[in-house]
Amino acid sequence: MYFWNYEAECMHPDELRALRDWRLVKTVRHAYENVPCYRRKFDEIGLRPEHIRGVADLPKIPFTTKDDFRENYPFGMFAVPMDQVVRVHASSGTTGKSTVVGYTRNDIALWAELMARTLGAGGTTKGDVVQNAYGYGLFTGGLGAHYGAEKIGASVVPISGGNTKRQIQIMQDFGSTVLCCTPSYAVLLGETAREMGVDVRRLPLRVAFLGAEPWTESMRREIEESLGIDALDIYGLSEVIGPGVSYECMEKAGLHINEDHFIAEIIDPETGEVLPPGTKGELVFTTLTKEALPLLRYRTRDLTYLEPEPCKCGRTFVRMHRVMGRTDDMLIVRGVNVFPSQIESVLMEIEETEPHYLIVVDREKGALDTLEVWVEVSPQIVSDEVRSLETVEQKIASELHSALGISVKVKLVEPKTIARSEGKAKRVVDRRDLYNGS
Ligand code: DLL
Repeated sequence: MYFWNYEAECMHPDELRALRDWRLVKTVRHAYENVPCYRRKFDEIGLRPEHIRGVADLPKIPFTTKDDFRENYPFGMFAVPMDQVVRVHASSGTTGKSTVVGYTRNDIALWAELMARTLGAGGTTKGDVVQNAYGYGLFTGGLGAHYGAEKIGASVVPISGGNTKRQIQIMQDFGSTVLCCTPSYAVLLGETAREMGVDVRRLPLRVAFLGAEPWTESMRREIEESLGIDALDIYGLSEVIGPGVSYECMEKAGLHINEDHFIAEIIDPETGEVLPPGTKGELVFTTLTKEALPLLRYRTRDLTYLEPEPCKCGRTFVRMHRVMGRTDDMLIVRGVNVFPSQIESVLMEIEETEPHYLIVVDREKGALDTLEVWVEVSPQIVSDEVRSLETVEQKIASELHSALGISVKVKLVEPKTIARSEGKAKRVVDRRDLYNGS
């Protein structure tokens, strides 16, 4: 039998409502009493925790953003002392400081449960061999999927990302039945297998749980066809818990949100006003049970809409449409979140360059994303024979690599060659077109 928590995932809407009301009251009290940032936000507008009596009162609460994490770096958003924190992960911040998240032992158990639901919705059982090619480390993908698969009792192969030919070899030798990775990596695995003369469609692989970056229905078709599997979309973000926030079932008709642990709202990104179901806007999350890092109305910057109609699968949790865009300029390159402002702050520290740059992101068919940064060099450098351009290029590439965690190709260009703009500078050219066709 595959993992399916009927009691939770198919809970009657009335029961769910009552549970969420009660859990929200508790979370608000916990956040207010233990996180100075929340207390300050409440106090500033004269809001008291006791004014929040249930989900209907949610719009009274101020939003939380990535800036709050930056201002309280590294552990200031935590609501428990560090001796109760058993794990820390991190994701990109908009500039030098990353967004740091923490988990208590109960939070880790919850995360495993939510990832077990996610993998269970695609039919994962303890008989499966799960090839987990999400990166292990500060990124939440690797350990998140790992704990979920272990909770189910499947055999986990913690291969992490990269080493693509070896992935294919292991897939053959170990008879992997479940794959966890980013959708672009699934495409690359398919291409590489073909180059190696391996027909994955003849292997036992059955289903893949793909997320951490935007993808399209046409990518789904391509992956399903080339690997001979079902490809399911899974969504999450570190601040909320990591992967396990929402997940597709075999209906492939939107992602069920784990509503017994998270409240999702859709807001107008300009006005902050809550929008009715079915209207596209920015997704906002409130956590209901997290201990180390309770989140109140966290703005994800992801654009989507909610689909309240019941799903054919029987789960009562509301579904979100696949992510349709971002309200900010965050890029996801090879599964890694990159803010142009991170690149800019690295370039500003380098004396040989001018403050004019262009970020070019591309994806060749069946290959990983490329991130290229074009930078204008200062006029002195062009005439300076001592410092070779190549050395400067290498220096910038290595600084960017250490700031972003992924390799970057740097191309130095002559002064005044990057187009100047009269309004908002266009700093990014993304040729991948990832939110199209969604
Ligand atoms: O990407 C967590 C995750 C790991 C999700 C593995 C799924 C699988 P962060 O690194 O904090 O967390 O990045 C969160 O990634 O706000 C979205 O913009 C984007 N994202 C995550 N999943 C999807 C998806 C992980 N299925 C940010 N579709 C989010 C589109 C996604 N975008």
